[in-house]
Amino acid sequence: MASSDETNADGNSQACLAGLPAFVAEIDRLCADAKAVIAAARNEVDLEKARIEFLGARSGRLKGITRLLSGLSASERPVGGKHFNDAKETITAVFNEAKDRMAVAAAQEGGSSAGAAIDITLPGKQLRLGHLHPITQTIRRVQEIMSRLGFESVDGPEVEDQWHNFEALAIGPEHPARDPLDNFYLTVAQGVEPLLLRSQTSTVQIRVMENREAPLRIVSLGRVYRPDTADATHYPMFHQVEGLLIEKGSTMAHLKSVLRFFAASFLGGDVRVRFRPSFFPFTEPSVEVDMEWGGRWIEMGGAGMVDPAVLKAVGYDPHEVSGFAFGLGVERIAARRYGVADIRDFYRNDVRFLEQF
Ligand code: FA5
Repeated sequence: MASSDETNADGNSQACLAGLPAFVAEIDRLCADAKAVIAAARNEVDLEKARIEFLGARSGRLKGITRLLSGLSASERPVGGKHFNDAKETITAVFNEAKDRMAVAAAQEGGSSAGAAIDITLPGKQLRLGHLHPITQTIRRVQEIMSRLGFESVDGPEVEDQWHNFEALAIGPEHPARDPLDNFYLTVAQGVEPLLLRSQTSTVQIRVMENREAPLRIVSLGRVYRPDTADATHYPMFHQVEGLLIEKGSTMAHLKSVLRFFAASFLGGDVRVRFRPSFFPFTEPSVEVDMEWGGRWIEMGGAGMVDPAVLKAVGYDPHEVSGFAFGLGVERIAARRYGVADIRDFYRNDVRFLEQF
C-alpha cells in the first residue's frame, strides 16, 4: 500500500495511507482535535462551527475520512469501520454534552434556551380548562332527561325547503308565518322556490314521520332562525327542543305529564307549569306552555296533539295512531335554570359570564 502522508484542506490525510495503523492514528488525531475544539467553544455559535467542521454531513472532517476506508484491505476494513463509528459516536456525544451544558447555563442566566428552567420548588400554576357552552350543556341535559322517557335524539337540516318548514305543517301559501319579513329566505336561483333557514324545529317531526313507521318517540334540538329584534327573551338565532310522540291511544294528558316531568327534572320540583289554549296550524288542540320564574309567567314553548291532517300528509292513518308534539325555547329554559335575566348574555362571548357555568 502507498504511504503518502499528504494532508488535504480538511486536515485529513489523503487516501492510501499505510494500512490500518495509519488509518486508526488518523482517526484518533481527528477525535482529539474535535474534543479540543468543542471544549474551547465559548458559545452556541462556536459550537455550531465545531459541529460543521467535524460532523458536517457534506464536508465535515469525519466525512472526509470515510474515503480513506476504501484504501484498507478487505480484512482491515471491518476493524477500520468500527474504529470510525466509535469515533463518530464519541464526537457526537461530546458535542451533545457541550450543547446541553450551554443550554443549562443560558437558562440559569435567564436566557431563552429550553429546558432546565424549571424550579420544582415554585408553587404550581393552575391551568384554566375550557368547558362546554351553557347552551350545549342544556342541550345535553335535555337529551338525557328525555332519553329516560324513551325519546331518541335525532337531527335535521338547518337549511330547509318550504314543504318541511310550512306546507307539511299545514302552514299554507297565504299564511302570515311565511312572510319574507318573518323568515330568512335564501335565493337559490331565479324561478326556483327559495329555501330558508328553518324557523322552527317542527320541520324534524315531518322528516322523521315521512321516513319511519309509528310508534315514535323522538326529540330534536337545534338552531332556528327568525328576524326577531334581540331583547332579553329574543334572539335572531336561537335553539328549540322539539318533542314528538306518535303512539296508539296517546292523549293530551300524556303530553302534559311528559312536559311536567321534563320541567321538574330540568328546573326542579318546585317549578310551576301552566298550559294556555292557543293555536298552531299543525296541532289540534294546541297550547302555549308557560313556566313561572321570579313571580312572573314566561312562555317557554308551544305544544298540542298532532293534527290529523299532518298525520295524513306524512302517510299515517289518523284513525290508527295519534300523537303529540311540543317545541320549547332552549335559551329560555336555560335562562330559567341558571337565573340568567337576559338571553343575549349567552352570545356575548364574555368569558367572565361563560366561565360561571
Ligand atoms: C313554535 O316554534 C312551534 N314550532 C312550537 C310547537 C311545536 C308547537 C310542536 C306545537 C307543536 P313558537 O313560535 O311559539 O312555536 O316558538 C316556541 C318557543 O321558542 C317560544 O315559546 C320561545 O320559548 C322560543 N322562541 C321563539 N322565538 C324566539 C326568539 N326570537 N328567541 C328566543 N326564543 C324564542
